[in-house]
Parts: sequence; structure tokens; C-alpha cells
Amino acid sequence: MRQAGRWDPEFMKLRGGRDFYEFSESPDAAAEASLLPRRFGVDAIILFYDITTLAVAMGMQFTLEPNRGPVPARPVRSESDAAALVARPVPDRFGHVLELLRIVRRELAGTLPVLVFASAPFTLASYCVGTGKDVSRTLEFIRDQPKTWSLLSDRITEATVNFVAELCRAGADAYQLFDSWAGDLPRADYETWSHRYQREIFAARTGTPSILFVRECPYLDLMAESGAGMISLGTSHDLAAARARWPDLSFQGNVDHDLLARGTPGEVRAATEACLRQGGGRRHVLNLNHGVDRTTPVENFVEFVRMARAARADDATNSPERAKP
Ligand code: 1CP
Repeated sequence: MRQAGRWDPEFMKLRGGRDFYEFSESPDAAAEASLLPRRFGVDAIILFYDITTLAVAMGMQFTLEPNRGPVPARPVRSESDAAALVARPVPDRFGHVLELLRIVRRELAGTLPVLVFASAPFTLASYCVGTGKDVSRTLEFIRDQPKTWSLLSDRITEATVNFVAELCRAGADAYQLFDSWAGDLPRADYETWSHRYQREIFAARTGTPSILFVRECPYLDLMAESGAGMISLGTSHDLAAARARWPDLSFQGNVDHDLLARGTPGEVRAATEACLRQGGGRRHVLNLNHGVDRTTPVENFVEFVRMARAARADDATNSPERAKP
């Protein structure tokens, strides 16, 4: 979860003072950033771009403000602003992501799977109107301008289905849909503005495994019905209970990213072991509850990955039957 980001000193060196969008739109630089976590022994590589990348392909422009994240140069304010966005950007408008995928796959030569991602409409539309993670301000916008919001969500849905399909066709091994801030919505709004669109996106079958992330989502039952094959859990969820309730789904999570940022390596080890036990060694991807925090010491990330690898080695030695299909 956000393994390639700015917590990694090697990433900071590589990025230098370059503007985020300029950096991530350069396929060679973005490929190098994507591949940096390989040295820690991670099991998959996530491509280096941002959830706002697709909105840029649709015609938006953002600047990355320190401590605020992506801020639109001209926020969507009206139905005509939403209508002006391109719902089906031709692949050339995100050609740098396709090129990035090609370079990373070539470098990995099949040694590790490659994850791509997109934002679900609720979260991306929040950045387009300029409210970002402030869900109460987003709700005010929706109440004031329901038609604009609907149109924006429809356009983003269409663009996302197309974007994900192109990347899957180009060889992505899995895709993750981030609806990061939707878990702060009241349930009825979550159903209307988040769940419905997530379902539409997952229903467009790509043949590629899919993962749904909603930060600390209180509506796990709705996440389980989204159509995603794997659900990301937060620290507010009980991994073992979720596994028992939905035996056909896979789960990802849920070691506390705060512990990685502030705990000792010993605490990280204990939490990782506990998580692996709850995960039961099947249909579970060890991960954090949210992205690696930028204050995370490298040794804690190293310990987290080391424990995952040790557990897998243990698994292979002690329970050979687990390796059977
Ligand atoms: O170096 C920097 O200053 C830029 C920080 C940064 C990075 C490294 C941003 C701005 N985006 C990214 C890349 C990115 N974003 C990746 C790929 C590489 C990686 O592993 O880090 C991914 C998967 C994302 C996804 C993303 N962007 C999400 C969903 C995941 C989540 O954390 O919930 C969200 C909400 C964003 C928006 C965003 N982009 C950047 C920032 C700082 C933010 C968050 C802003 C906010 O808190 O509102």
C-alpha cells in the first residue's frame, strides 16, 4: 500500500525537486520509482502514478500542494464543467502509464506481478471539485449540485472502466480501486455515491483480479458485495472474522501503518505475526491498513517484509499440503 512513495529516502533522491506530475509523466523516471521497493523483497510492484492521473487525461489539471495533496487548477463547479471532461480519453492521453507498464514488465521479466490502480468515482470526483478528503465539504457540494456530481461520477466511471481495461489488456496482473475517503460517508450516501459506482466498475469484467480499498470502511457488507475479488481491511476490522464470514473472498491488510511509522521493529514483528495468524495463510495478502506513512523508518518497513517472507518460508517447510492447488 503506497510502497513506492515519499517515505523512501531513495525515492526522495530520485525525485529531487521535480514537480510530481512532470516526474510521474516521464516513463523512465516513474519506472525507476516503481521498481525501488524491489530491493526490500516485496511480492508485487505497484506502478508509480497517482489517482488524479486519470482526471488529468480527462482534462483536469492539478498542482500538488504540500500537506494538502492534489489541488485542481480549475475545480469543477457546474454541469458544463463536468460535461467538458472527456469520458473516454483515448489511450494516448494516458500513454505514459501504458509506456510505464511496458518498461516495468520488461524489467521484471515475469519475476513479480504488477499492480495498477484507479480511484473510484467518489474519491476522484472529490479531488476534481477541490474538497479532497474533507467528506463533509464534499457532501455540501453534492447537496448543492446533485446533477453536477452525478454527471461527474458517470464520466469518471466510464473513463475508469476504459482505463482499467486498457491496462489489463496491456498485461497488468491485478488492479486496485481506491475509494479512500468514502468510508466517512453516512451509509445511505455511501450506497448512492460510492457502492453503486464501484459495482459498475467491477461488473465490467477484465479477467484480471481486482481489489477494493476504502479506508477503514464501516460498511464491510457492502464492500463484500462490490464485485471485487479482494477486499482491503483496516485496523477497525477483524481479519479472522471477515475470513470466516466471507470464505469465498480474499482479504488484504491490516497491520497498522501508524505502528510502522511509530513502533519499534519488535512491535512491527509482533503485529505482523498476529496478522499472518489471523490471515490463515490462504486468500490473504499481508498489507497495511493504509499507505506507508511518510515518517516511517526504513528499518520498520524492512522488518514488515522480512516477517512476511519468513512466514512464507515456514509455510512451505511445515505445511507442504498448503502448496497443493
Ligand atoms: O512525493 C510527493 O510529494 C508526492 C506524494 C505522492 C505520491 C508518491 C502523491 C500525491 N501521489 C503519489 C503516488 C501514488 N498515489 C501511488 C503510487 C505509488 C506509491 O506506491 O506511492 C498511489 C497508489 C497513489 C494513490 C493515491 N493518491 C490515493 C489512494 C491511496 C490512499 O493513500 O488512500 C490517494 C487518496 C491519492 C491522492 C494523493 N496524491 C498525492 C497525495 C499526497 C495524496 C493524498 C492527499 C490527501 O491526503 O488528500
